[in-house]
Amino acid sequence: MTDDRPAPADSHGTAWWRRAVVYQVYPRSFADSNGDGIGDLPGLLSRLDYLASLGVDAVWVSPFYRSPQDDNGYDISDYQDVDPVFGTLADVDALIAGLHDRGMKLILDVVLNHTSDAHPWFTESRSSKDSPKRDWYWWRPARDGLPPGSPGAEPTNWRSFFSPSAWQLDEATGEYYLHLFSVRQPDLNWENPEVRGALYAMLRWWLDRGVDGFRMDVINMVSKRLPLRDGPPLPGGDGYGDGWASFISGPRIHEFLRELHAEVITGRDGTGRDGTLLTVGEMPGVSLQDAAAFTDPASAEVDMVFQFEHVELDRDPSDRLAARPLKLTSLKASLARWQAGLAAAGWNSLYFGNHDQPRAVSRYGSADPAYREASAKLLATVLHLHRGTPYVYQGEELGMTNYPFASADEVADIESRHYYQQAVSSGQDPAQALAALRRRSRDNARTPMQWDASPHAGFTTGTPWLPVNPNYTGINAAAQADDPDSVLSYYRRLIALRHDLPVVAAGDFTLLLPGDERIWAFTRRLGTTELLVVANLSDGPAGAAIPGSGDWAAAELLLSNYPPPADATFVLRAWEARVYRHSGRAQPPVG
Ligand code: TEU
Ligand code: CA
Repeated sequence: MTDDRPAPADSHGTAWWRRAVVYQVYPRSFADSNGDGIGDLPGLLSRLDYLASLGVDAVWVSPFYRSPQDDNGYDISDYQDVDPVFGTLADVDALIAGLHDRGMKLILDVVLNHTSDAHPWFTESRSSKDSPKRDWYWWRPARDGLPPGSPGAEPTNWRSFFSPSAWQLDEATGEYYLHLFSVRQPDLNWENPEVRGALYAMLRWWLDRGVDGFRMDVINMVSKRLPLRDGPPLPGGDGYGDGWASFISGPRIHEFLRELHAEVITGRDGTGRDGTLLTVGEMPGVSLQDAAAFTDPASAEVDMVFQFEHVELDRDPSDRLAARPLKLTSLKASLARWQAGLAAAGWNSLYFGNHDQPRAVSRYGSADPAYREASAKLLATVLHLHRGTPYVYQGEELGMTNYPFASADEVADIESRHYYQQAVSSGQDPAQALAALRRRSRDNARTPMQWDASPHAGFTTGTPWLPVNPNYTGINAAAQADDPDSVLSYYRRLIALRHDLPVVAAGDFTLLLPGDERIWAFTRRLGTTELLVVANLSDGPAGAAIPGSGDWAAAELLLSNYPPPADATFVLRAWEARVYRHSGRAQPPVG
């Protein structure tokens, strides 16, 4: 018996997103229709056939709402309208229809932790201490005994992600407001039920319009621990402290997410476990234990979370953009730990890249350009063969790389600019700070999508808002579309494999060779079907001591990024990845 039958109905249900692959579009950088150099919704609409040909099930689109664009749209001034730079509500309707016609779903990116300072809610809130919306945001007087605006007078010592202090003094009333991100992104006060009610109504309005789910920005930061208190001083933090314990997965977070689910999702999500909607919570700093609770279907909070453990392993905790060496053993162990922790209940999302992370192939792949394609395919194989829902970030399916920034002036991202200014003003060598940007800046992921070899990679007829990576003449979608050996064609096969084989979506996961610094190997099992995934993350040949290897070498080779091996050994070529299948096993293999 093979596993061509439907997945067994188990505690994980049969919701579509358990067999799905989601594609992320960063609209500013995807396709520009009108030559202003900024990607837009009509541009995205013109590329839907490309997404359909990849075979993805859903498209998550980063924010396109009205916004001053201080953080490229993650600062929203009207949740129920489209920024003119991206298009109109009619374009969103066309996007919903165009995706649905092609069998794909639309996942909106909603920012519920903060708004723009230009949102009318905030304008009203800041207008006076008596405003009926005063309590919609976090207002606090200066620290006891200190005049507002004097050094150290901020209500707590928290450092913000995008500026020194998380508090901004508002001269009009002499009080400070909280902003965990930029000064233009004030935090909403979720303790106030009117705030939550307004946000839920807005989400329902989008569901009525036909969207199929939500990616919720930093959603585990909405419950703050009261009273707001100083955090432990940060090393080299100029007096700033780490407020993390006051706002990551705070005391009411499960209550708030259950309430959101009950008010927004319940009753619209098909019947029972066969959900038609998808919710994914972006959760920096989330623990495995909390993630299991957030995603257990029994608690009805969110379907899955984006956790950060594996993308923090190569980051120096005291210096957000500085590097620390990454060991393959740590990366494998981290992903395996999450596989095990979410095996019984809950669900994983799987990603190496997004609009906040450097390009996956530049970060985890070979430094040798000769192995760029092989390593892009290898990383995809390893990620997509884990249990969970894989996310593909635009251009990842082409093997797009980091940008060779020659100067800090080429960087537009608010986080990168802040980092660079801080580093240089605190005495760091500018060359070292620039090296950190080249490695880590979010703009590595935000350079325009490389469509073809024409000027500006076919992204725009004007001047792109961020420069196109000079490697676009070689790395682009047109060059890969009809080449069976391209990274793009490989992604199509990988996505089809998940749709065809229930074991890819739902099988159990067992890590092999956890101590090996070059080989990433694991098995997956569902019923009588077993898969072996084995990959060599090094620039030379490497042998893999696979348990029961003789047996596996005789198994069916389902997928590989190299021509089939000449012999039945597990000596893998540089950046080679293989997926084998055994069907009809009566017994678990030894090992
Ligand atoms: O990101 C949340 C977040 O924690 C980021 O600060 C991320 O860790 C960092 O950028 C990595 O270098 C979300 C959005 O994805 C991001 O684009 C927004 O800037 C941020 O929230 C604020 O809305
Ligand atoms: Ca445009």
